[in-house]
Amino acid sequence: MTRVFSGIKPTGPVHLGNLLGALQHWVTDQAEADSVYCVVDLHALTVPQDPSVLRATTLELAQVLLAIGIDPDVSTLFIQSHVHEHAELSWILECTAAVGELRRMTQFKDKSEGAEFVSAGLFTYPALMAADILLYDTDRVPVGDDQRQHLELTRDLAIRFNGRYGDTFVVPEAAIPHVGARVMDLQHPTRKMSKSDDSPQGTILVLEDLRSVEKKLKRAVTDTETEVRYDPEAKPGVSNLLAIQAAATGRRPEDLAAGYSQYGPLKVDTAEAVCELLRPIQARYAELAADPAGTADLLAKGADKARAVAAPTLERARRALGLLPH
Ligand code: ATP
Ligand code: LTN
Repeated sequence: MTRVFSGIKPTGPVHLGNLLGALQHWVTDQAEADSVYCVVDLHALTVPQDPSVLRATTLELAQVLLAIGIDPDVSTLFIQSHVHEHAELSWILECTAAVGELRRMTQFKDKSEGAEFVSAGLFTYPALMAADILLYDTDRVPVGDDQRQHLELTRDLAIRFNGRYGDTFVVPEAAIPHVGARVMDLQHPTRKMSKSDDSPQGTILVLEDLRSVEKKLKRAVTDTETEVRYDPEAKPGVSNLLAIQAAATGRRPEDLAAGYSQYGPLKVDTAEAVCELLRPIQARYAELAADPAGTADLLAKGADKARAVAAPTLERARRALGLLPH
């Protein structure tokens, strides 16, 4: 059976980009693949975090994943730091990666530029991500478009390691959706919607009040023309709305565009489609939020299931490297 693995950072509230670009595919993948999903809290530490905020955000994120339909009886859902094999394989892969290839990572460049403090972990972050993926003999990694480069590096590291020490890791493939892979900020449609950027009017949160969701979509920046056309280069704002509506309803943005001659109705329908998508998620989240102990229990079981797969893979890598068995 195909193995799917993906991760999400507890760096802030989940937004529509996360949902349309990655999370909704996590849910559909469960039906046909052996799926492993992880809240990557160690990755969040690459930038300074307030401990009590990190704790709350991690639990909330796990509950959002359950609320969108990740079924812990079907998939493996766990917290990265609960399975120490991630940190250990990460070190091994840091020693497999070259400084030059890590320096080329655009996410590192974007996040380090202008930052007051740049941690060494922010630089070696892709080795930890590769460890996440390779520990589970992963075939397919559903992610948004921004993770393409990290996936290429993961493949390169797996191939390099296998070449040097013999077949140890499965070489994974990225699974990037055709629509919704890059949801843009509603106020700055040339930059991606992000958890940690400060753009409240441009970001739609999965747990946001639906009246506010509607307002933000109706105030989304478009352009000074009137034609509704899917052309992300020339018309980023309008194309973003079309892509959002398409990803929320399972249609094609080009087909949707043909049905509009004005921006107003496009915004109204997009707001309606997004609210339809979020309403049941919010209702389920409210139930889960009332039972944090139940969630903690599920996550502990998830970590046990994850460890059972991760430990033998790490052992294989240790032996291949010549680390003395213990
Ligand atoms: P941060 O802003 O802290 O870097 P983020 O919002 O980019 O966080 P992640 O936890 O890094 O979110 O990503 C979780 C998943 O969501 C990844 O698969 C990522 O590719 C996807 N994703 C993130 N932002 C978007 C977006 N704007 N459009 C589509 N997919 C996205
Ligand atoms: N780097 C990713 C988050 C992430 C991830 C992973 C995604 C960490 N480990 C493993 C897929 C598989 C990000 O910044 N969105």
